[in-house]
Amino acid sequence: LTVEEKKHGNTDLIFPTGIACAQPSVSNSRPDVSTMTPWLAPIVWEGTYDLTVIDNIYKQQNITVAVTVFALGKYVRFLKDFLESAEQHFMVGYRVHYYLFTDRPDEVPAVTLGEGRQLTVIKTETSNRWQEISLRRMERIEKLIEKELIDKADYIFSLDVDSKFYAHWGAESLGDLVGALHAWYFGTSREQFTYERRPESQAFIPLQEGDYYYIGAMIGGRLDKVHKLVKTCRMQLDVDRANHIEAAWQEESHLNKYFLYNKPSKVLSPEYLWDDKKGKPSYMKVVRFSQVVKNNAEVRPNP
Ligand code: U5P
Repeated sequence: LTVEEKKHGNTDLIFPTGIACAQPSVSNSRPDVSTMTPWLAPIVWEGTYDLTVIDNIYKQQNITVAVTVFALGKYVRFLKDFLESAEQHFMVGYRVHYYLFTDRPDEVPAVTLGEGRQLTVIKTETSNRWQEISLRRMERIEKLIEKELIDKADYIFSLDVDSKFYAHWGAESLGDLVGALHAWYFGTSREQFTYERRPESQAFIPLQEGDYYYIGAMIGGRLDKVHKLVKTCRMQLDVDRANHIEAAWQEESHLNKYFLYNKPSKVLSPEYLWDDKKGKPSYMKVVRFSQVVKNNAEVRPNP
């Protein structure tokens, strides 16, 4: 079976009998922010979901969540905080399998993992260009899904390693195809989004189009949907490469193009990918995961 043909687990939202939960409110619990896209996909904010309801649905599905993380070159230094904080906050109570791509397997820290959680290290060649490292992620995730994950995971998240969890990130984030809003472009007009604007690139988006600016540091969803995403982006990246053009923000540009024409079924608010450099506006009731402040010139292989 190909990834596309394979049906992964149960997508029915079955709720067990005899569980008492709060009655849903009929008014909007977060009038300060938009909680729905124009195509009626939920935008997940603190206060918009009942975790008891969600966990009762997903716990009985016995799902496995794969997480891909890249730590090439000096980025291995971010692994300890990333993994330790993920163990505290990310999908706690669910089976989680981290797939860690690194050129420095000897420097992977020993982090105690909770029950049902495991880590696989995949030795990976690095590059002397950070842009190239970023560009190759789609291809590596595509191959991992095809070769490894087809029978092993139901959902997959790809996350940046130079980040840390600070609060709960759980099953409310699960969906067919999941994107996250970029903290710095939340609330700005689409003309200001740093989409690729050159028509020669496959990532091109005209000025009058675009819903949101999604962050490249997070991709999620069911295995088959994410496989289609990474495969499509990888093919578009190949075309660009053959045409000697590199999109403005590498794979993030291609991801934004993909999400414009393949709408995500769930959108994570910037709570799910904040930036430690950014102050906290009132709409941010919680920071769940945030990019750590780093010295790019020191940690990246090239300027
Ligand atoms: N990355 C590396 N090593 C590098 C540059 C980037 O592993 O030298 C990976 C990390 O997973 C990082 C992601 O979180 O690419 C995005 O890089 P950056 O834009 O955060 O620097």
